Amino acid sequence: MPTVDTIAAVATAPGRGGVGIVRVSGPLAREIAQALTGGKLTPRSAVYCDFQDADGEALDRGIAIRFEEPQSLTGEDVLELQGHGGPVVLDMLLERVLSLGARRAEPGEFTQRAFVNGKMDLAQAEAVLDLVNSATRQAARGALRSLSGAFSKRVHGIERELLELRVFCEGAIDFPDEEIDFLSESDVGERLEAVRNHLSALRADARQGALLQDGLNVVIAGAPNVGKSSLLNRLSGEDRAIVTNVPGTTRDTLDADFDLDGMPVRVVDTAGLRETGDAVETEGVNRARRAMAMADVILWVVDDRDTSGDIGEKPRARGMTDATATTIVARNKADLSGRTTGRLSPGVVRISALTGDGIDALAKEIQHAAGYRAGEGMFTARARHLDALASAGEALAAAAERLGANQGELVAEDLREAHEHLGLIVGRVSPDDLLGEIFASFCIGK
Ligand SMILES: Nc1nc2c(ncn2[C@@H]2O[C@H](COP(=O)(O)OP(=O)(O)OP(=O)(O)O)[C@@H](O)[C@H]2O)c(=O)[nH]1
Ligand SMILES: [Mg+2]
Repeated sequence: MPTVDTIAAVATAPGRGGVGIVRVSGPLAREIAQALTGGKLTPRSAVYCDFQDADGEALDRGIAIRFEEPQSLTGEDVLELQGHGGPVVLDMLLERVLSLGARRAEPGEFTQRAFVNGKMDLAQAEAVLDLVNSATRQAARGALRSLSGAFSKRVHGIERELLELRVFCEGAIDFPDEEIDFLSESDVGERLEAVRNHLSALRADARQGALLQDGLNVVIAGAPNVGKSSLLNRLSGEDRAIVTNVPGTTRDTLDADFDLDGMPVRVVDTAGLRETGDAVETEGVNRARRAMAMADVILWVVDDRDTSGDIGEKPRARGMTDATATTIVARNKADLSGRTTGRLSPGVVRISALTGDGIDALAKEIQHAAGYRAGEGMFTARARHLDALASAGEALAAAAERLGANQGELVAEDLREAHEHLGLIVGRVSPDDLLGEIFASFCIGK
C-alpha cells in the first residue's frame, strides 16, 4: 500500500478564465474520480460529465480525465477536472475534492512528486518553473529544451566519462604495486583533459543559459541632465520616464524591461548624481548609488559636449561609486556635438538618445559586456547549476595537478568530488533543504 497522501489544487491561474482546472494526485485519485463523476473513468480518456457534490447535485459540468500511475505527470494516479474558470466554482470543486480525503498541495508539490518518482530530474523540474516564468521567447524555448533534458543530457555525458575514469583510478589504487605504472603509462591524463574540456564547454553554455533565464540588470547613471531618462525611454521603446531640461528631474529609481536579442534586460534609470541640499533629491542620489551597487552593467552617461578632462572616466575611477560592475560609457547628445555615433573603443559608445543614433551599437556593447551570444540550441540554467559546475571544475583541476604529482589516491578522491557536484545539478544527491527551497519557489498547482 502506498503511504503517500493525495494532494489537490487549482492548477490554473487565479481569477476568472474560460477554463479552470483542479488537479489531484495520489492514491485516492481514482476513488475521488468515481465519487465526483458517479462512474468509472477509463484512464486517459476525456469524459464530459457533471462534477457532483455529496448529495449528487452538480457543482459544475466539464471534462474529467484520469491518468494511472506511473503514466502520469507525477507518476501517481492523477485526476484532472476541467471546469469553468470562476474562482467560486473552482473553490467549491476543490473543497469537494478535499472532503473526499485529499489535502491542499503545497507550492510545487506536483512537480516535486514527479521528481521523487523519477519522472524528471531536478534540472528538468526547475525548468518547469523557468518555462512558466520566462520573459522572452528565447528564454521560453531554452527552458523547454532544459525541460526536455538537453542540459541534463550534457551533465550525464560528463558524468559517464568521469565514472569511467574513477573506475580506472580506483582500480589502480587497489593494486598499489602497479599504481605508478597504471597512472603514468595509461592515457588517464588525456582522458582527464578531455573531461575538463567538455566541462568548460558546458559551463560556457550554462552561463549563456543563466543569462537567458535571469536576464541582465543594467543601471543608467551619471550627472543630472545628461539624458539618462531619455536613454531609458529609448532602450525600452516606451515613454516610461519623465524627461525635462531641468537638472534633477528624476528622483526615484525607475525600471523597464526589454528584450535584447532574446536576453531579458531590466534597465534602471536613476537620479543624476550630485551634491544637493534638497532632501528628496539626496534620497534619490542614495538610491542611485544602491542601484549601481547591484548592477550587472552600468551605463555611465555623459554629455558628449563636455570638455572637462575626466569626462570619459568611469564612475568608479572618479570615486563616485564602489560598484564593480562592468561599465559602459555612453557619450550622449551626439546630435548637439555633431560628431559621429557608434562604438569608439571597448566600452565607449557615442549616441544620441534623442535621435536614436548609435543605440544599436550601445545594445551590442551591452550584450558584449554580459558575454551574451544569441544562438540556436540554448538551454536555460540557474546560478545553482553554475556553482555546481564551477566546483566540479575546481575538483578536476585539483585532480589534474595531483595526477602530475602521481598521487593516485587523491586523484580518485578529486574525481569523486567532481562527480558529486554534477550530481547536485540533476538531483541525484540533494540535501532536503535544497529541494525544499527549489520547490517552494513554484506556484500552487504546479
Ligand atoms: N539634443 C539632445 N537632447 C537630449 C538628448 N538626450 C537628452 N536630451 C535632452 O536633455 C534634457 C535632459 O534629459 P533627461 O533624459 O531628462 O536627462 P536625465 O539625465 O534623466 O536628467 P536628470 O533626471 O535630471 O538627472 C532633456 O531636455 C532632453 O530632451 C540627446 O541625445 N540629444
Ligand atoms: Mg532623469
